Amino acid sequence: MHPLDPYLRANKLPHIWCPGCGIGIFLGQLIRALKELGVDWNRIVIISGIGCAGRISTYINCDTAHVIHGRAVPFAEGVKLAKPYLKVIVVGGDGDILSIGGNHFIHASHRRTPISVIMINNMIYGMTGGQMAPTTPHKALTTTTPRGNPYEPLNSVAIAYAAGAEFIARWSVAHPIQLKNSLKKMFSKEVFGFLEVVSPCPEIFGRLNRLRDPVDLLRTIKEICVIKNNINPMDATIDWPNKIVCGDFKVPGEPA
Ligand SMILES: Cc1ncc(C[n+]2csc(CCOP(=O)(O)OP(=O)(O)O)c2C)c(N)n1
Ligand code: SF4
Repeated sequence: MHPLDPYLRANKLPHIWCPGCGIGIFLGQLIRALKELGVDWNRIVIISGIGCAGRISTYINCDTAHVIHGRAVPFAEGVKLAKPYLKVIVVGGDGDILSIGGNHFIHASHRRTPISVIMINNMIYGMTGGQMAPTTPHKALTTTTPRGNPYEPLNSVAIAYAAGAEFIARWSVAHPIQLKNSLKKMFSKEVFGFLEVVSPCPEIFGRLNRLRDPVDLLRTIKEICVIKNNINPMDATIDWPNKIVCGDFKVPGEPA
């Protein structure tokens, strides 16, 4: 038996994720972070929308809601308003949180509803076969940008900062220890927290962008990540395949 087995819904396995996908690494670190913090498992609610990342609410064995695409954040705000003593966590893909859900993300950051929002950024729409996301890098190939994405990607941590989020971080699944520690830091605060997790999608993003091998894709993510804790999130560049700035960033009211 694996030590994390009690925290997973065995009757929902096998999972849908492709071999080499980063979402499973994230799920392991999410469970470890909650366990290590000692949060009462009966007071955790995990809410997700639709997408590969959104399937986390199917597999984790706590109170969950798998809601419609893009609406996980307002659903979570409702849960938190009704039962403020719960630890309410949203997990979604970059499409779910920043595209169809972008409006909700901005306003929840602005209202500072004390929930934690985690965006798994695989730089593409994975579940639906590889359409361009707002986080898709400039020039990257997707099924809807076969000649390369003409747009620069949105920088989610800069948006969270501009809107008013009170905890802001970016890590990748190639940094599992820092990722777990950042999750613990965010969960220990009763503030609107936002954590972006860069995660490899070898099956869709990698295949379309000549990084089909999961190890090569994960290694590339690790190599281009530069850790800069305590910087202003506005300076946290995300520029695939050159540089991705990771860290627990500085937000107003926090000492450097
Ligand atoms: C209202 C609505 N519009 C569109 C869809 C189709 N759809 C399902 S998942 C998805 C995007 C998935 O991308 P992302 O949120 O980045 O998650 P990933 O699968 O990459 O983890 C879309 C457009 C839907 N299910 N509901
Ligand atoms: S399509 Fe991409 S994000 Fe979705 S499960 Fe497969 S590798 Fe992961």
